[in-house]
Amino acid sequence: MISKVNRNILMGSLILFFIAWSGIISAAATTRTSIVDEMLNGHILYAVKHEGYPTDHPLNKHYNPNYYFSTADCTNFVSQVLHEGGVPKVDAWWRPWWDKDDWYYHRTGTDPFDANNDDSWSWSWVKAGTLYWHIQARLGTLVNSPSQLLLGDVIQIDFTSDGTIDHTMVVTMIDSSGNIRVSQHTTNRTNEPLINYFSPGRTFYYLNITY
Ligand SMILES: [Ca+2]
Ligand SMILES: [Ca+2]
Ligand SMILES: [Ca+2]
Repeated sequence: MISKVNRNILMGSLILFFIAWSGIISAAATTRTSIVDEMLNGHILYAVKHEGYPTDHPLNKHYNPNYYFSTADCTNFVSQVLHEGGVPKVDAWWRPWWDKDDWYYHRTGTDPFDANNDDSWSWSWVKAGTLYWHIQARLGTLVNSPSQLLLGDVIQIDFTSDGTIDHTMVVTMIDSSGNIRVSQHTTNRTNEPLINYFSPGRTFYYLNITY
C-alpha cells in the first residue's frame, strides 16, 4: 500500500522523468531537424550551390573559395558539407595529419581556393578511406541499408571491392517514394538517385552521421 504522500512523490517523480525524457527526445529531434532545415535552406543547398556542372571550368563551378579544390574532390566536398552542417573540426595535435583521429581544414590567409598554397588539411578531410574510419571513430555509425539514412548522411563506394574506398557522396534528398538521392563532386552531380550507382562488383558503405 502506497501512502498518499508517497504516491504524490511518485507521481511527481514520474512527471519530472517524463519532462526530462521528452526534453531529451526533443533535443535530439531538434538537432537533426535543425540540421536538416539548415541543409534544406542553406547547407545542402550549400552542396548544390557549390556543385557546379561537369563542363564548367573548375574555377567556375561555384566551389567555395574558402577551400582548395582538386580534380578528385569528392571527399573534400563532403567534408565541407559536414562541417557547414555543424560537425566541428578536430585537430588532435599529437596525431599526425594522416591519422584518422584528425579531421580538419586549416585555412591560411584569404586567398581563394588556396591560391597561395599555404592551407593544410588532414587526410580524413580529403581521402575517402580515412574519412570512413574517422566517421566511425567520432561521427556516426555504419548501417546496413540506405533505408536507414537521413539527409546529411554519407555514402561511400568501393568501386572494385578491393577494400580501398574510392568515392564519397552525401544524401541531399529523400524523395516522396523514400528513394535516396545524393550529391557529389568529381564528377559533379546534384540529387542523383542512389539506384543509378548500383552496379555489380561495387561495395557500398552507408554512414549515419550524428550532427
Ligand atoms: Ca594533428
Ligand atoms: Ca591559403
Ligand atoms: Ca577500391
